[in-house]
Amino acid sequence: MMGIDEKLQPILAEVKRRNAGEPEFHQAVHEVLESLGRVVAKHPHYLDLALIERICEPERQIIFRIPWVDDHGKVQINRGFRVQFNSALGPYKGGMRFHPSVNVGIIKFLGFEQTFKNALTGMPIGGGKGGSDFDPKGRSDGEIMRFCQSLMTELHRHLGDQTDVPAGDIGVGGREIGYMFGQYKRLNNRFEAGVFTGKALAYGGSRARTEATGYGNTYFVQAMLATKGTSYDGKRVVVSGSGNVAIYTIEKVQSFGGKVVACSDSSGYVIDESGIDLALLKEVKDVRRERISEYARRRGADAHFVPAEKGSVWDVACQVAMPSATQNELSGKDARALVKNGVMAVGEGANMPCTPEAVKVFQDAGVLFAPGKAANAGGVATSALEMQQNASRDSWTFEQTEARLATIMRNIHDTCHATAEEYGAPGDYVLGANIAGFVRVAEAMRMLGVI
Ligand code: NDP
Ligand code: 2IT
Repeated sequence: MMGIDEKLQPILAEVKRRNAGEPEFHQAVHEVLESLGRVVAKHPHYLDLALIERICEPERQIIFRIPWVDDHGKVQINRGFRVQFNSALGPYKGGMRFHPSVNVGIIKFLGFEQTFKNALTGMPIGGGKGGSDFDPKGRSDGEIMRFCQSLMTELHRHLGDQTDVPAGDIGVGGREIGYMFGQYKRLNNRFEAGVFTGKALAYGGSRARTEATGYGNTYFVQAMLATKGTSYDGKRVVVSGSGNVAIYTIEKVQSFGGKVVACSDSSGYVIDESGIDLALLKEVKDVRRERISEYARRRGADAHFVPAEKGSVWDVACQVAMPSATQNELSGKDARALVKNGVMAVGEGANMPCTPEAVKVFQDAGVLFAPGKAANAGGVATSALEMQQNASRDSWTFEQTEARLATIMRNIHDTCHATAEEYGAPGDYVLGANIAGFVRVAEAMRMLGVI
């Protein structure tokens, strides 16, 4: 990698000192600062007003206790988080993650990435992220509801449709959003539709929001492939994960003629040479909430399951890889295996799924590489479209909403591409995304004064 400009090194050192023991946050800041050397060389005024230091420091961090009663009458305690990272461009906006690995450093890295991602969409949204170390696996509907209600009993006072607007992420889908929004509505005695996105259509959701992140990543990679005069048609594709982002990535890639031959969850992966059966995958993962091995069992001879201890989904040969599970799921070793097997494009559906070493392997090998803050921005962009519909008490068709999403993804692609060229690194979408996102936030912050 390029390394960090010496003028910016003290900033990273201070971030590490102030946020000790938060490796994911350090990693995310490191990657952005690596790109900013070229910005301050061209525009030294960005070093003034402590703009970069301020962008690395969250505006507000809320940490709270979440007590709830399980189905056996036992009191359980979890920890809740909301990091309100940056509101220069609009109300804080970003998802809630429920996963046992959640801690303040992970939420901070996600909020930091979200700030630049949201800027890249061109929509009026700031950056934030939240969640809990609650593990939803194996919990009943009643337990999920009581947990969501307890979480919102604290969080509601920090939210608002002009203040902070959460949505889903890992472990948080339509069911959880319904319970959180319901409790918010009760506590505030206000039907404030625009305070949450990812809502069901029945109470103010947007068409195409469920599909938006996976579809958006597919559009972004399509635009990258087009710069090389090629498309998905006939290509082998591997998608990791089997949750919201993975499922709708698979759906859209298949509609463009790509053949998705593998997907995964934390227990392992399935390989299906005749192409993933999307209806069966949705039934197993979305409806029944079962493990991915169940897909292979029900699919029969066509598919087989490989447990996580026996190998990685990235061992499966493909031309396009779309990591859509979680951070640091694709290592340098995985990247070398993919390059050896002929991968030509990688689109990050998840946030920071590729380790820094993996990104370097791809870029050195000339693989088209789309960083998550650009490639997976379709989800939050469509959340902003949901906010627009809520504000105007309107509801758009699927076609209209998807057309807006497609245009936004095309614009993000073209902005990243053009910015990389402008800063002397043609084809480097990481640099393009970091610089374009940073400049939008920094310009607004400069105009707003030292606040
Ligand atoms: P879901 O909860 O719907 O699905 C997550 C998937 O990733 C599951 O298959 C899960 O497997 C797998 N996974 C999670 N943690 C791990 C882990 N530690 N190791 C291996 N596999 C894991 O979440 P989403 O699809 O919504 O989110 C996936 C990624 O996309 C996340 O990085 C999220 O931040 C990002 N993202 C999501 C957006 C959205 O709109 N939902 C928008 C932009 C980015 P298992 O069931 O076994 O845990
Ligand atoms: O990481 C993300 O962009 C999301 N989880 C979606 C955020 C949102 O507010 O829709």
